[in-house]
Amino acid sequence: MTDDHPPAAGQSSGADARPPGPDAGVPGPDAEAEWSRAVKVLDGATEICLACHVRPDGDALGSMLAVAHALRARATAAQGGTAQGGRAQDGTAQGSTAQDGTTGQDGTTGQDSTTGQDSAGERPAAAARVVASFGDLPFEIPRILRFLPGADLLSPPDAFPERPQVMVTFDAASVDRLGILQARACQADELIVLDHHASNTRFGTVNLIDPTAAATAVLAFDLIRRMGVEISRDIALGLYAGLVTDTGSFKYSTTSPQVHQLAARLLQTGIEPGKVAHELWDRSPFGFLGLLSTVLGRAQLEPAGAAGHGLVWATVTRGDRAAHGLPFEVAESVIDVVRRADEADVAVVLKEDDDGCWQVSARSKGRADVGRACVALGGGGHPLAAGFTAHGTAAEVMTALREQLATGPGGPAAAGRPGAAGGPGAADGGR
Ligand SMILES: [Mn+2]
Repeated sequence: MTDDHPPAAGQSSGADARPPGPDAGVPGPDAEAEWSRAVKVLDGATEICLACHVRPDGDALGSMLAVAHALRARATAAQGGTAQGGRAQDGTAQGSTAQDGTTGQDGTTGQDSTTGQDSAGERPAAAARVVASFGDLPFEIPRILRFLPGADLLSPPDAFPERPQVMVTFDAASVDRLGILQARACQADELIVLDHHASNTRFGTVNLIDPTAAATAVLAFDLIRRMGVEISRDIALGLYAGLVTDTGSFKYSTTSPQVHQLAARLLQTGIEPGKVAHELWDRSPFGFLGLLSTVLGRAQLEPAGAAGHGLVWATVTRGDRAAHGLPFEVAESVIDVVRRADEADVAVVLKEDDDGCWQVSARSKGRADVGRACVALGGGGHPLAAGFTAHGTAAEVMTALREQLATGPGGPAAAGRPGAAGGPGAADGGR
């Protein structure tokens, strides 16, 4: 799926050490205060604008749609419609825990959320108007995400007010990741940033950032619970899509007991995991087979690359796609094949987009820190999964990347790391 920098994707946890600093995100003494502020801001809003990062992946779009469904359910309830949170189909009155199968202590674990959601009933739910979008033009929902319910909740980015009263961003590590909605974010009176990228620049007025979260969907779940909205099937589907996307179907090292507990909680709503997996991972146009053949046939192995840990890389050009009539997004899954090469710790795929820019995906099996290298090149991500955008020839891009990968921590890339205060990060929206 889309842009790879699924920060979390594949990343580990252990070695890549979360920056424990003061701006390390939600966990910490200020976390509760930030969550409370977020809920308060949402409660008081009459219009709430949601935006996820450009070329959304399952986590970005799934998390946003889940929150959009939740806000709509809450608005319906506020207008005297069905029970809050329910939204007709899953009906029930909300606020009181138990009803969503899991009886309160639903798995989601230690990350707070769980408990407090009962206060919701007494809170005056706002009947806020909701606008949800992402900053791509043309505005197109990625094909593999069209199975997610809620297309009717989405609008093209120009439907966004120039100056949103309240705006919430999903899975965007820096404001430029919002594409043409970046200016709106800068104008917003309140900007709630929901994200799990370690490289997040904390560009909101309320920053709900937890680099230890496996997906933004984990944080979206928390937010929805805190709003007191019951987890409906539609909400669960969006969150589940985010969870499986960013954990690589529960393969990556971010797959914690909490992740499985949340998955269990979501499955209790009746969503079908097999169907989700099929939509996300198991289908392509026939032409994809031909594309793979061409692209993999050109893959290069550099055993001495990445400081001796081995580098394998491939390119997917516009021409390759055109030859098989394929859109850009089909190139996203190529990295998952290229990374299989045992001889290389680092796998890289350069994907040429329709504008002729290279969207570069990088993965590490644990020895190299591709996040550091990609941040140095203007992108972002995590130690084991990252990306950046580049111009020039593929050879030039690889030369720059090789240089970053050739050294360990403290090498040239270190100079480009974002500072604690939220440095430059993804200058050109790469990751
Ligand atoms: Mn994510």
